[in-house]
Amino acid sequence: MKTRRTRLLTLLAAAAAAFVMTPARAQSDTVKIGVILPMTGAQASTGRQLDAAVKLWVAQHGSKVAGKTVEVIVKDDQSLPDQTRRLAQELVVNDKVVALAGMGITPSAMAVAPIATQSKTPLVVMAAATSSITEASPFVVRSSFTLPQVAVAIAEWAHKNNIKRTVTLVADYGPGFDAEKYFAERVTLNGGQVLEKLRTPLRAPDFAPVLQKVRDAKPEALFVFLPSGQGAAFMKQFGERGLDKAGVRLIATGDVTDDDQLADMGDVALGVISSHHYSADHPSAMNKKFVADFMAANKFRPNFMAMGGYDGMRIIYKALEASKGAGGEALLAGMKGQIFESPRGPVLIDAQTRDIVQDVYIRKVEKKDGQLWNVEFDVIKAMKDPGKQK
Ligand code: VNL
Repeated sequence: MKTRRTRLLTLLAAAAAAFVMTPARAQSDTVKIGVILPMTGAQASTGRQLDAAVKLWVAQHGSKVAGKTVEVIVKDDQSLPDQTRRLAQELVVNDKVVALAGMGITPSAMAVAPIATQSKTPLVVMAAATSSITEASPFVVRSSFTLPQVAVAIAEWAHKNNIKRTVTLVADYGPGFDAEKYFAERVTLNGGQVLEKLRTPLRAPDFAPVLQKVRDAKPEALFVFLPSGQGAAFMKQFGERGLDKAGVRLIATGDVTDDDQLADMGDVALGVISSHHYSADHPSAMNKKFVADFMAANKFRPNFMAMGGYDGMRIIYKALEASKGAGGEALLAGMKGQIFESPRGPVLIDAQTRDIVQDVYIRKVEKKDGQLWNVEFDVIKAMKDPGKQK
């Protein structure tokens, strides 16, 4: 009798333990990553690239990290910063994500930075590229690039190629201000001139009036930064208004000769020199495999946004291994100082600045097998963000 009772009690206790344990264990066995992207709206091409890259990473590396199941939650903010903020809040409070990621444009990253700080949630910025974003929160880590990195690189190229008289044209917000400032500073330092500084709005830009001003100023070169997605429309106008034939050389950040749109640009893009951290044409074995896998899954070419998304996932996965699935400070610590070979080339997450140190390439648009590519021909190795060196 007693034995039966004991046995029954033991069973009940076990059942009770199971009842209590199940939800708790289910929770700690899953780690969630909240990725906020502009899947619709003005920056939808950026969202599409990033989403495809995040999915490719998971398809290649699986959903198990440090014995836990990774669940990636993708949310569409339409590149509206108020939406980004609201979605980040929900992901932290309701879904209890261990990391936030994505951030298609600078205003989105800036809107989420305070939430990262308050909740101690690492925020992996995969796209936005204004230098100061990493200073907006000690929990920001960047897998994309910075505009000062690429603007200084192309200004150096212009100097080496004896281009003295320039005009700048940038999108009228954070990354554009960085591009304009760091390009002009380096040009001036090297004894060149910026004759005019032109800007176009982030939303629905009209390039006709600014291109007329460029024509009137008659520079040797026009330097352009526009966010991903605007390059094809700009190139069309540049060609239609005959600026190439008027002898104005176009130089740009790689956002303009974007791999996502390069095929639609036509021959006006041929010969354009740009600086960037990633070209789908980067000739490493690792990149060839990345591009082949990406194209097999998506039927479109990966651009630099995809690269930021893919490496951002790498940074999160490796940090989760180091923290054994824990979030907060432990996860952040696992992100700082990562050094790895990426399809773009060697990269380092600077432990002090949490920004990315990487090779910046000078490329020329060339036709190979009937298709346009950004062909790398020069490099500045291991470039830190010049925006942090003041
Ligand atoms: C930003 C920078 C966005 C570079 C971009 O494309 C870009 C940004 C949407 O920081 O907002 O190519």
